[in-house]
Amino acid sequence: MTETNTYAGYVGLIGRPNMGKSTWLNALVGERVSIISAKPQTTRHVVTGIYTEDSYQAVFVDTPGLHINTKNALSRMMNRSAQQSLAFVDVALFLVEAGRWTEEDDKALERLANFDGPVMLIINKIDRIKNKERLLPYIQSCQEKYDFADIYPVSAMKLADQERLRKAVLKKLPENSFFYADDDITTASMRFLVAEQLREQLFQRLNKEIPYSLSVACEKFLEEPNVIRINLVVWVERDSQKAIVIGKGGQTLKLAASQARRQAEQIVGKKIFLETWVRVRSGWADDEQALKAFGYGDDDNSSSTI
Ligand SMILES: Nc1nc2c(ncn2[C@@H]2O[C@H](COP(=O)(O)OP(=O)(O)OP(=O)(O)O)[C@@H](O)[C@H]2O)c(=O)[nH]1
Ligand SMILES: [Mg+2]
Repeated sequence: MTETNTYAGYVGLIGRPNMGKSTWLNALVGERVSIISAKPQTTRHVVTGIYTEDSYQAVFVDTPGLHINTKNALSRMMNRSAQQSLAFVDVALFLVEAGRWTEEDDKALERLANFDGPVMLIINKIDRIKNKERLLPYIQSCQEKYDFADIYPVSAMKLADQERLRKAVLKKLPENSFFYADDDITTASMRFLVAEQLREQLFQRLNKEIPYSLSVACEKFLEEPNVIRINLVVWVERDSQKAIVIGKGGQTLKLAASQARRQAEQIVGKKIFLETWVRVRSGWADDEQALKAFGYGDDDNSSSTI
């Protein structure tokens, strides 16, 4: 009888905000575990997505994009948890936007200064580059920045690129026993995932400073045989923001909540009865105690696997 070897490891997604890290985490895992928006600084927690195929298991680790402007406690916590998550990563995916390399990219790359595993450069959003001839000199300039193990020009929207990158990542995993069951998709708790669905909807629907002034906390999660009863509280910093989040006739919150509920039902595979409130707490993003209560900066979002 021959023994089959198994390969398993942690794969970190690193890069400045808005590069498509969360989009890629979801694409590589094939599930909606990390939230996405067109606005920078969407991801606030380290979120894992687990992919298992045959004798391979990759635990993808999404990180908040590096914040250069670390003016409040939330930004500092986000940078810290992104940096800490790198300590146990076996392979790193460093994401940039095709055709652009900014000072912020340099700063994000500095995070990998003490990392000695392979770093794959993901040149994302190539669908936006009309003149493909521009790519070659761009790739050459990237090679001067770091000794990347491989360079992948890709689009997260293209299925063939998703499959190609997934295969390449699996091949880089070290020989290890699996860390999780082969049907686990994340270490995040259902409470966290449900709250994040509402934050995603509000992030996508609201403008200016409001997405950055709000946080969503799960205050009740009661599982009954046929339904899960969930209460979510949206925290904002001012009364004027509360009015905008609720919207005319309650429409903004109502539409965001019903879309969030549908997404959450898909993730948990069960009917959800969702109630939402908006509350004001001035300065929560710079208040370490409030941040702890909202689940930032600790392992609160990783209590169980689903
Ligand atoms: N055209 C195009 N858009 C993409 C691609 N990948 C991601 N996007 C878009 O880029 C935006 C940012 O994506 P996210 O996945 O939220 O980016 P992120 O790096 O996780 O950002 P932070 O969480 O803020 O650090 C979203 O609007 C995505 O739909 C791609 O390959 N092509
Ligand atoms: Mg993200």
